[in-house]
Amino acid sequence: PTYSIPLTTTVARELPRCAEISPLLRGPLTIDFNVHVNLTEDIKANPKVTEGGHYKPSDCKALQKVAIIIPFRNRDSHLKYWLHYMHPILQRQQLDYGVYVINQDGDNTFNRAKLMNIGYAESLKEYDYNCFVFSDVDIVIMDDKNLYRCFNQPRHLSVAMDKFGFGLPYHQYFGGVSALSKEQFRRINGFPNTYWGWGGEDDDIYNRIVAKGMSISRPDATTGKCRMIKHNRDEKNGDNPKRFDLISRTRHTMEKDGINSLSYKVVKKEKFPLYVKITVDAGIPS
Ligand code: UDH
Ligand code: NGS
Repeated sequence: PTYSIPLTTTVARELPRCAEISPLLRGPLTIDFNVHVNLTEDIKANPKVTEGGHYKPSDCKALQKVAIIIPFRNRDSHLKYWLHYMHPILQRQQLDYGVYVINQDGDNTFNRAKLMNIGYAESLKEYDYNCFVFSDVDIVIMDDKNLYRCFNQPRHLSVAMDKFGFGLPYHQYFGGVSALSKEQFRRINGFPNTYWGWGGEDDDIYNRIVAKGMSISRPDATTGKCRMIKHNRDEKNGDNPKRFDLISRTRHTMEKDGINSLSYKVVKKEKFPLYVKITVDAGIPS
C-alpha cells in the first residue's frame, strides 16, 4: 500500500515559562498628565492587545492570569491616561491580562468596593483569572518594576503617591491600587458591598485581611512611586457618614457582607480595543 505523508505537520509546542522578573522592564518612568493623549493612536501603538484589552506574551507562558478591575463612573478623561500609560507597562511585565472597567449606571451614590466585587465576578465569567488587580482610574505607577501581579500576601501597590509626598498617608492604608489572588480574595469573602459614598471601604478590606491572619505585601517606596490625576470631588460620592461605624465592625460583618452576598444587574457589556466596559446596576444605598 502507499501512504501519503503530510508535507507539513503542526506540533503543539509548550511555551517556556516567562522569567520571574521580566527582562523587558525599564525602571523609573516619566508620567505626565499634561501631555495630549489620543485613544486612536494608543490603539495603534498597542497592536498586540486584542479586543477587550487582553494581552498575553507570545514567546513565553505568563506566570499569572491577571484581571485588572477599575471601578468607574464618568471619568473618561482619566481612563484615557490610564490606558495610554498602563498598557505598555503591563505588556513589558509579561502578564496574561485583561482590563475591566466596571461602570456604575445611573446616579445613585457611588460604591467603589461593590464595583470591584462585580469586576471579580464578571471577569471570571470570561477567563480563568487567578489574580485580581483593583485600580482606581486616576493612578499610574512611575516604575514598571512595580508588578501588577499577585504575591504570597495581599499586595498594596500605590504605596508612594505624589499627593501623599511619595509615602503612605498611614501605615494601614490599602487604597488606590491593590492585588489579591483568587484564593486571598475568597478567604476574605471579597470586599464589602455596604460602603456607599466616599471613604473607609479600603480600611474595611485591610481589616478583613488582618482578621484572616494575612499581612500586606508592598514594594519599597521608590519602586512604589505613582501619580494621581488631580481632580475635584465627584458628584454622588460624598463622605459616607457611616464609614467609621462600619469599619469598627468588619470582623462581625465580613462573613455575611461580601462576594457571598453580591447582587447586581449587568446593564451593558461593551468590548473596546483596549478594555471591556461593563455597565452595571449596583443598586441603591441600604
Ligand atoms: N470613581 C469614579 N467615578 C466617581 C467616583 C469614583 O470613577 O464618580 C472611581 C475612580 O476609579 C476613582 C476611585 O473611584 O479613582 C476612587 O474615588 P475618588 O477619586 O473619589 O477617591 P480619591 O481618594 O478622591 O481619589 C477623593 C476626592 C478628592 C477631592 C480632592 C479635592 N481637592
Ligand atoms: C482615610 C479614609 C480612606 C482613604 C484615605 C485616603 O481617612 O478610605 O483616608 O484618602 N478612611 C476613612 O475615611 C475611614 S485620600 O487622601 O486619598 O482622599 O482612602
